Amino acid sequence: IKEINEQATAVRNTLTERNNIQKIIDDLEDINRICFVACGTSYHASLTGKYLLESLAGIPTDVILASEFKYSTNTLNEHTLVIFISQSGETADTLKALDVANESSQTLGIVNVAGSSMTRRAKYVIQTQAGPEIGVAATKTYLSQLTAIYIFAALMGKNEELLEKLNKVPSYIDELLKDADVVKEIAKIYNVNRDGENVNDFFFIGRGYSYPVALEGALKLKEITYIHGEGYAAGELKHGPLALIDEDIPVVVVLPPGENHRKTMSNLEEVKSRGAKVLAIGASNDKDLISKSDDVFIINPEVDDIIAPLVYIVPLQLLSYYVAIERDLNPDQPKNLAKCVTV
Ligand code: F1P
Repeated sequence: IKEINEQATAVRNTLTERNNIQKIIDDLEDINRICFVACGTSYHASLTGKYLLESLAGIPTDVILASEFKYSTNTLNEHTLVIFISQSGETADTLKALDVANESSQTLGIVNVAGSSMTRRAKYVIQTQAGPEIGVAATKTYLSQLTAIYIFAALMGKNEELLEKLNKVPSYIDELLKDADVVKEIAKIYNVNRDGENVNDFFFIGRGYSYPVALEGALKLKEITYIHGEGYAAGELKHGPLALIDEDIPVVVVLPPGENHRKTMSNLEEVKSRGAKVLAIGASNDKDLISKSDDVFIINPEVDDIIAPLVYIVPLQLLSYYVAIERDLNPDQPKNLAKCVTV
């Protein structure tokens, strides 16, 4: 919880990297493709990076799981920038992929631990400024990775407006954290089903920029509560998984205002009509969302769709934290998960 509460500071400190990031961009030569490589939470930050870079800078961008990197046909060349994201800078799969990419491409590591292997092996390095992270499940390093990626994409796309918006994110997070007790109460409700038995499955859905948020919310739940959390693209539910939705499955809907709102609302209505209990994360003036969900965590003040991943993830982290507490689990020491996976 300490690390969740330090997230505004992690973002604020990482925003100071802007000039260093600009220098890296000025030094890059003829990039026509970007490829992110990462594991776990860092992979989810990478997915957001793909949306940002393609829409803001128009650069085709792939995202590859580090553990799958060796199975993909290596089509990298000197015009490819391969971006490695890792909080520890020591994850074995990510480092192996970095060594391969270094042979053909320009490489950039976005890494939190100073002096780690990645900082020594990548050609360029962006140091995120989250400070030491002791908790095994990544929280504040995720937000600082996202911050670095947002700055990188905004500078690549010369988007001053987004850079301005980023400066407001720390205050949004601090504001939201004042309502942590609301999530604590929500966690008590969603921990059990209508018969008072422990819930075994959750769905998290989102669309566009909110899709990686849904994936990360589900991963946090799996990591620290051992509940099956399924993160899904809202528009993909109709291709099968809707069959799993019933009154015993809570569905967390990540629904900021913006152009995707109407479509995700219809997904919310679909799961509701199958009896699911719906917890929505949304804006205070979103009357439709508030009236159609069972519970809503309100993000106030309202934030744009594009900035939403930096804010909407926080209640999901808190949800997992408080569900773990409800179940008498230690959220800092999840079983079978190491802070750094070096094999
Ligand atoms: C990747 C990661 C983390 C996860 C856990 C195990 O680490 O999957 O996202 O929370 O700590 O490792 P990293 O490459 O970002 O250090």
